[in-house]
Amino acid sequence: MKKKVLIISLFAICCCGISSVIGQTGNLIGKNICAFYPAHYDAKPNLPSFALLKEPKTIGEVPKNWSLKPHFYSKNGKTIAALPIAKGTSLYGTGENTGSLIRNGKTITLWNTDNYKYQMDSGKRLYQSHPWVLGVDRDGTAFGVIADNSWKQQVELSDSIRFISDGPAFRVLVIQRNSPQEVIKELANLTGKMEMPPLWALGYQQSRYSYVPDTRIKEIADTLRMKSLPCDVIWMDINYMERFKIFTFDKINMPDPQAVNNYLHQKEFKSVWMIDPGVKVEKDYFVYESGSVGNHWVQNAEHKEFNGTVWPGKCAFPDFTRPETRSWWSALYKDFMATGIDGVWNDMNEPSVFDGPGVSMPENNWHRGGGDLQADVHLRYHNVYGMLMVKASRDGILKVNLDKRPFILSRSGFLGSSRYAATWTGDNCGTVEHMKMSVPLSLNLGLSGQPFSGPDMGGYALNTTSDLFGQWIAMGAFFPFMRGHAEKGTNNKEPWAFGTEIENVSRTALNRRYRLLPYFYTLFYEASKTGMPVMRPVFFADPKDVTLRNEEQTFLVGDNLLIIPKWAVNPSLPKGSWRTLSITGENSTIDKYQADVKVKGGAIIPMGKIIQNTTQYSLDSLTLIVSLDKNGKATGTLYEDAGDGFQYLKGEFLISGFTAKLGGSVVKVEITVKEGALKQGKRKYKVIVVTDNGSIESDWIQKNSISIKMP
Ligand code: MIG
Repeated sequence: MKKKVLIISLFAICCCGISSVIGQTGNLIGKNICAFYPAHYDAKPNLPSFALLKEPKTIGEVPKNWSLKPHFYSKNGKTIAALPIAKGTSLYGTGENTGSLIRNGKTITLWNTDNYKYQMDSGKRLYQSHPWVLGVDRDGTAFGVIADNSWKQQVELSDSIRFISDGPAFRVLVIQRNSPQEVIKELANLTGKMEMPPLWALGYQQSRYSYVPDTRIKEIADTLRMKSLPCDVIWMDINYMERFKIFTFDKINMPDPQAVNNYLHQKEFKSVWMIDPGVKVEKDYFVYESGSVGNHWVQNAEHKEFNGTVWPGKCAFPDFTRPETRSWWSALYKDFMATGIDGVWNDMNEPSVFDGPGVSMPENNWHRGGGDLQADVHLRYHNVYGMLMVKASRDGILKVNLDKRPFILSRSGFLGSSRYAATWTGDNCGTVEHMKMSVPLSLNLGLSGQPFSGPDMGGYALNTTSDLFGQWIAMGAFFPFMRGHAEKGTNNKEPWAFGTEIENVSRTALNRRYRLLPYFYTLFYEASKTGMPVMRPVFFADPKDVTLRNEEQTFLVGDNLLIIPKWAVNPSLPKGSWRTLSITGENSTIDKYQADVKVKGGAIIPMGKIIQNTTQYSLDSLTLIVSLDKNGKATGTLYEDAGDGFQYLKGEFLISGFTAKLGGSVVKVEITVKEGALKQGKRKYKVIVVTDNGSIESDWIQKNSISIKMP
């Protein structure tokens, strides 16, 4: 039974429009987590929640000293929840949006939008919606707020946090914790975690709109291998389809997809292929025919099939709120994946409709729902259209590739959609401004429950200069998702397309990433377990240090690597000892492009070999980078498993712990197995102790205890 306490209920008329205050009730749903409801809360137009994994259970009353309570009111036809915040509070989250890392002073529209070049509304709305704000108080303690509804809304961040919704009154969840990290973990407990991706998805990925005909794909793959530019994935954009009809292959551009996939596999590449939601209205086209027979289309306000224009011309759109539609959609992947496709790219799923209002569907379009979802207007379901789509895509792929981890990249998303798909930040530009902006974009996605993201590296729209590409790939090597992509009609943007210098810059950047894969993979494991982002804001190093709160040029990978792009000007860096690391022999202190990578004092970073793709990934010779803290100690962790499949869920993984300790002039490093049943093969280690004046290196040693003498 919910125990609700009516706190206030009064009506008021304000000078700028009719404003009525709604009462509020609340209860405790977890340790220092409360749910607040507007009086007369109507669950029907709001639940089930799309963000939350399950309905929260009441475990008690709102604690007496609880300060963060929303005020609910309505004004000018909008329903509003407002939470006053203390002066000096730094605000983050709100998902994917342009502008600074820190969100104070911003108003953000949550209405998933195909926002080419981030131009519409000055980028205040992009492809995804996260009704979520992270607050960090002056003293480093933190809180988080979820506005638990999917309706079109705005988040206004000024002297208070205001969620202003076009839908009916909604509930608000508030988390209070001692640090922003703890808040993020709690967000993940509530909204779910990313599952372990296949290892290959952490490698470099090469894309363009589009690599056609099929001979061009082979050319790209061969060139990458010939030039020893490490890469794992080649991407197939819409031109492989026959007249942009999804689940078809063009006879001229792509006569034999199976052969293309075989070729790529033989060269140790994976392939990812695009599928959009729009289905061409065409007689005898099997997707349109079967979709019509199943009555699967979103309807217009008159409850007739809605049609709008996308790439194929006139299209119908699957109504993913219907369980039958999701099953039908899942099943379409069977024959498609059977051609040897490894991953799926779901684009245009805001959904994008070229001739619709705001490049989407009319708000009064009709979704029929089913199961526990109510029938309702598009205004309610727009923001979760893409999330429901990728959920169905994922189910379909899992059914046909039983022993493989699905990889889906989705352009649109909602709070919690990292449960189903990774994401990229859409159609950015090949400009310095957009390169710089990609840092706070991915950081805030990480602070909004999406650890797996990255931009179109090099920039999608416009021609990219060689200098920009060099800067971007040098930095992009440290993003969770690393893919080069480019728009049709722009210059070639493969790593070799800018001449020898940038090709060499690219090779070094890629080698750096591939050597760091053991560290990255361990961080992805952490993200899958706790929800902690892979790429983290610098203020995570010390949430009490207010000078770090808006540092958005540099970033952390995990807790232990600090990335300082070459273009960064006077960044605010965390205190303590951070020592420059040479990963492949490069000297980033004098290099024009390679980002400075610093290891935290107290950390041990596991590093692998330079490989050309993750099929070659092996931990038989592992380098341990040791950076001692002021007490002469350091620790580190390594997670490993088969890199794909689900055996890791049955214990087939291994977590190793590393410790280092300085005694006299000897650093002793110990390696221990901490968890897991995976059998570890023979393994030799090389220890490199990084100090303030250079580094000291051991030989390759096949022992679990290694001593190294300091000069
Ligand atoms: O209207 O499939 O964001 O990455 O290359 C453009 C073509 C459609 C938009 C995606 C972009 C992709 C492009 N798509």
